[in-house]
Amino acid sequence: MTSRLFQQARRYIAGGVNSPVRAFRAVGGEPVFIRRGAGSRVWDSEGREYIDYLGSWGPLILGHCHPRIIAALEETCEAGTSFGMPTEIETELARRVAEAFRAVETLRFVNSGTEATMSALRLARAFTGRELIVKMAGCYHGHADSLLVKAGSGVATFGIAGSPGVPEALAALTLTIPFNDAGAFEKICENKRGEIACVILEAVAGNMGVIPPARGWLEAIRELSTRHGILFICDEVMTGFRVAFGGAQERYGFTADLVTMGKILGGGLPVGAYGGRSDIMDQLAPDGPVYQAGTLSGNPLAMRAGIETLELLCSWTSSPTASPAAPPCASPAAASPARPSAAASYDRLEALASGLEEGLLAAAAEAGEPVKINRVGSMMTLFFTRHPVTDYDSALACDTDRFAAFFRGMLSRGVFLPPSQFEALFVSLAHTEEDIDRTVEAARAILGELRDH
Ligand code: KE4
Repeated sequence: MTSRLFQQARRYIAGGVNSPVRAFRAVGGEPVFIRRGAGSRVWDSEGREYIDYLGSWGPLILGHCHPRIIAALEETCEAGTSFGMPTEIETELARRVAEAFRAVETLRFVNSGTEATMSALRLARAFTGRELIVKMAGCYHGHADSLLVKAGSGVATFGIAGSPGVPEALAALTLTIPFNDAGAFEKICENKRGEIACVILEAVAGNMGVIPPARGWLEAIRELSTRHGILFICDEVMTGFRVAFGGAQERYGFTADLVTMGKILGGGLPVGAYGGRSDIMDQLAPDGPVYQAGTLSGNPLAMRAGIETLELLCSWTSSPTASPAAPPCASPAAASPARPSAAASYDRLEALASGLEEGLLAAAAEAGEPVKINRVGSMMTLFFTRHPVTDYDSALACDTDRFAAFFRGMLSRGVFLPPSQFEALFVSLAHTEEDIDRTVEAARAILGELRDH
């Protein structure tokens, strides 16, 4: 029976949702309508409470409604919500991003991760004068036409449209190779010498479930890109400020040519950004010929929520309101008493997330349920499979029906996981040891029920 809320939603909104994955198609049933959140919890329209590991698909690393962020938004609103002209706080957030990401000399704010990657592709094609782009099978970079492609057949792995409406002629300019396969990239660099504008990847995949980079893979992509004059675009929309304050580039020690960001950067408000070497970014209008624009780009509310979020990540303490206003974060290496690092935040996230990983693995072992967990910092995925998950093919081999049953069981016990085997769950600084214990307890019960049925 379709609930009244979903029926009403479907009357006015295509599919009843404003983003497909929210429709619960991968897990069955109807989407839960959320009415409010606070800290690590959300409540649905029936008043049911859940421990939230969706975190709005990644942005809410501080949990819902952090008092400092709410206060900052209230204060910003009183001065106005949007002016369509430069404001000082845009510069302030840009400065903090450039401090956190060595690759970013200058950047441009946009309103979503899709806008960020779409714009970065255009810029890379303009800067290199080349048309081909390379992406990894299973990586998702938003819904721009050139990135909605799937691996075609044959060695060249020419893209074929991944969605109706994407012109085949455009899809053919996107080459798709396996994630974690440096040899495939080396081969395509040779076969398409001088034709590839950029390679774009998630250094830690989060959109086929979480898959960490294989040892040496990122270094090989970096070296081959440099050798062949290909721009290396690291899509840090999900990993930025998630797997380290300086994202995957800090965690794995490499520097991309362009970086795309979103999610945490906006503290829960719509934001995206793309940035990199100034000689590349200077090609953007109005200084250069490459056009990109946006009515609400850099809007004060998202900028202020972003500044507060980054500041709180640099000054996290166990009592949320106690964090004093802190100067911008330094990287752990450059930290000093005057320039706090975000180390305490990421140590806390690591402690909570590793506890969750260990608990879930123990619960699965007790139930005799073969699972694998891939985790990088506070993002992880529980895969229903006996085999390691290292690329798209091994992710697709997982038992999605088993995941769906687990998801529904956990939901019934007040634990909100992402509604797809191919997504990441996120631990926030608002989660507690008690949340983790309750989650593991629920998993133990559900996995036991799955075993007995
Ligand atoms: P948005 O356009 O959704 O802000 O960002 C697109 C994007 C780009 N790059 C990466 C690595 C991303 O993970 C995303 C968006 N992530 C999905 C969750 N897997 C957003 C959730 C949704 O589509 O509703």
